[in-house]
Amino acid sequence: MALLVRTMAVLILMAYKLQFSSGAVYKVGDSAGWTTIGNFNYKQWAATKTFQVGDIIKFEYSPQFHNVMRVTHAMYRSCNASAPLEAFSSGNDSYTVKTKGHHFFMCGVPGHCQAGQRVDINVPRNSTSIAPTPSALASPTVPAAGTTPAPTPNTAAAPLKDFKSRFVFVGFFITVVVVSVTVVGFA
Ligand SMILES: *[C@@H]1O[C@H](CO)[C@@H](O)[C@H](O)[C@H]1NC(C)=O
Ligand SMILES: *[C@@H]1O[C@H](CO)[C@@H](O)[C@H](O)[C@H]1NC(C)=O
Ligand SMILES: *[C@@H]1O[C@H](CO)[C@@H](O)[C@H](O)[C@H]1NC(C)=O
Ligand SMILES: [Cu+2]
Repeated sequence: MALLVRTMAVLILMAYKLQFSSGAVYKVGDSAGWTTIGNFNYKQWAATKTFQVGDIIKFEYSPQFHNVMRVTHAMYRSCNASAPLEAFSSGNDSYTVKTKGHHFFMCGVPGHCQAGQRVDINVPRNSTSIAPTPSALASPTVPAAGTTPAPTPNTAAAPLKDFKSRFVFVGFFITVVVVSVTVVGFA
């Protein structure tokens, strides 16, 4: 009986780990980070990524020199920082992508956006992401924007992004539920 309970606890822990690593973590600018130095091409950086709902976008920078503002398309185009939708300034900011479509970010320090410090995180509306399904199944609590994710290496999260592994995860979760119900039945 005790062994069963322990096995169950381990399985549930594993399910949680899988759930929280289901979104990929992208550090904007990779090793360059969020900066005006070196004319980093954030447009090109974003173009090489396939963003999905559930992904975490990290901005790392010195808060003395930069910030992060989520803005509308019009504000992004004109580098207008007067009325951001959201503002971040810790220097170590995480934004969880919760919807499909464009997510526009710029640095609000005068001149920086014009110098190229802006990025468009786009999840195509026709993308076939089933990202929210396993999370919704596993737990009603989805990580909120601003919460710090578990320190998961980028590479570890990536393989889970494909449809097949998510399917395996759902199957695994159902197994956990069945085992739990069985244990409760014995108790
Ligand atoms: C910036 O955006 C604000 C709010 O939308 C607007 O009132 C203002 O006129 C804009 N400034 C410029 C320079 O476009
Ligand atoms: C940013 O925050 C994460 C999570 O709290 C932490 O693991 C990481 O070391 C921080 N990075 C920097 C550059 O402070
Ligand atoms: C989404 O639409 C774009 C342009 O309409 C197309 O190039 C792309 O292949 C489509 N992607 C998917 C996954 O259907
Ligand atoms: Cu800046």
